[in-house]
Amino acid sequence: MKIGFLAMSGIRAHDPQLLELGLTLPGVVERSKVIASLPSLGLLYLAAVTPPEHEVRYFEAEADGNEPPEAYDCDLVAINTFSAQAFEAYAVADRLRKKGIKVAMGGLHVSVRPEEALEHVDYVFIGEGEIVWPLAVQAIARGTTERLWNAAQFGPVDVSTLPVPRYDLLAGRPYNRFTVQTSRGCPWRCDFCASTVMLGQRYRKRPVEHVVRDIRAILKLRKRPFIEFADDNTFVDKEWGKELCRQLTPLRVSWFTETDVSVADDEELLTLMRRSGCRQVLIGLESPDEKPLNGLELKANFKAKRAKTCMDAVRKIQRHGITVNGCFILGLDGQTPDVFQRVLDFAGQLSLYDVQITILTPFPGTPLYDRLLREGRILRPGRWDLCTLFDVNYVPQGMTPDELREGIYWLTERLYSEESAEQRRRGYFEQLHAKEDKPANSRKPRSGKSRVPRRRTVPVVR
Ligand code: B12
Repeated sequence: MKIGFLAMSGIRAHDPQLLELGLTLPGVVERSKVIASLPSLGLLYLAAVTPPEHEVRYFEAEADGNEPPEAYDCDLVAINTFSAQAFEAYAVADRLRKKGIKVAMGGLHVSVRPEEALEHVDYVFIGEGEIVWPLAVQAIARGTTERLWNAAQFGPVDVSTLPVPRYDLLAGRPYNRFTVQTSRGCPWRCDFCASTVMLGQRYRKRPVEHVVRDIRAILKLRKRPFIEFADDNTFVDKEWGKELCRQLTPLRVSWFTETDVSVADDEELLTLMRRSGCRQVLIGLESPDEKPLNGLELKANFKAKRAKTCMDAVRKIQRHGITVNGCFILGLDGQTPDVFQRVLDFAGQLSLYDVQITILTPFPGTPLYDRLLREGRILRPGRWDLCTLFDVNYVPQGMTPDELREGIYWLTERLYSEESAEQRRRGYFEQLHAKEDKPANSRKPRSGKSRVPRRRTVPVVR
């Protein structure tokens, strides 16, 4: 069979005012282009485990969700789904099937709403694909009538057996950023988190040598690639993390990852991270005040427990020359309309190099979604296209939906203004040069000249 792997690319948001305000700012558009062109790691893994007798191709849907003509040249097209583009993916599937092409669909969204996807596609996959996909491909080639494939029935994916994703299929495309996974899952269970729902609550680390092997494969395509680790929480195991950094260092790549504030507990780790090319860590700080954090992480109340020390943690990380992209969720239970000013002040106090603000989003399959549905607080149930992190689709506890919307417009304008961004970045450079025993803001930058890049900061949508 000719098998096409179709990734839905681009970022999504609907609120016209926010689009106008935030997402069209010059810096934002620039960053959007960068991340929107990230390839789909999940599909590259599936291509790698596809039995070799089948021909495989990788392509991407346009930003408007339309499939490229090459898709019509395949016998079977595999599509991955996020909730925000589920309807677009179904529309693509409907068009392909009208032309007699078989369609398989998997990924985060259909894993939690398989019955919905069965209306549009031939084969639906629940869960991680690496074990189930090659078996299904053989069955499909033999004309199976089985339409629903649940990965759980075939055992968990042992991440130490993962092959090199088929990065080679990207050759000739203009990617400069590549995703690599070092681990899957997260030991924490935040009630809003949509990714751990599927990749499993068990935290699994890959052998460091395999991560290096994958990056070497990327280095064959690009001399100086930027690596985005597509992890949920990279440095849970500090000793393993140090070994990862040691082995990354000779590769001389720049990298970015998502982690939690506990990286700041280990100075040696931070030193090794910086030395190995870490440019930025994205950390979910979620709220400037402790009350809304209470109960947010369901296993150990991790976020609330760490609230008091998070300011020190961010400063410690940034002093190592690793920028922090601090993420805040707006509209959490316990937040009132003063949260917008609080986030603005807090981001300034922390001198966060980058800040991401998103709206609390009830993704299907999350404890948050089930709770809000039970409480009658979802405004438009089933409107998955609103699962963008920028659109309000629920009734917040401490404000009205309009106050939340207005608040995010207000905050976007201020947080991403050139002045505010410059101030934060100047603070970052001050921290970088500050001595450990002095508070960061008590020192002047080393040179009179500002080394702050003159561009707006960018809200990263991940
Ligand atoms: C990299 C990334 C992106 C890249 C995606 C590149 C791409 N083309 O895929 C970019 C930057 C473009 C992006 C954009 C968005 N993202 Co994003 N992103 C991620 C991130 C950080 C990693 C995803 C990843 O690579 N995972 C690793 C791979 C191996 O896993 P996987 O893709 O799930 O694939 C496995 C299985 O799902 C399954 N599978 C997947 N597809 C298929 C298909 C078949 C046929 C089969 C058999 C199996 C199968 O098998 C794979 C291997 O095991 C996650 C967070 C996270 N840590 O997961 C958020 C995440 C996926 N993003 C999210 C969101 C909300 C978005 C946006 C809507 C943001 C926005 N406003 O625009 C957009 C949507 C883009 C779109 N076009 O739909 C949410 C999605 C939640 C949800 N339920 O939908 C996540 C979970 C983050 C979060 N905040 O919660 N994102």
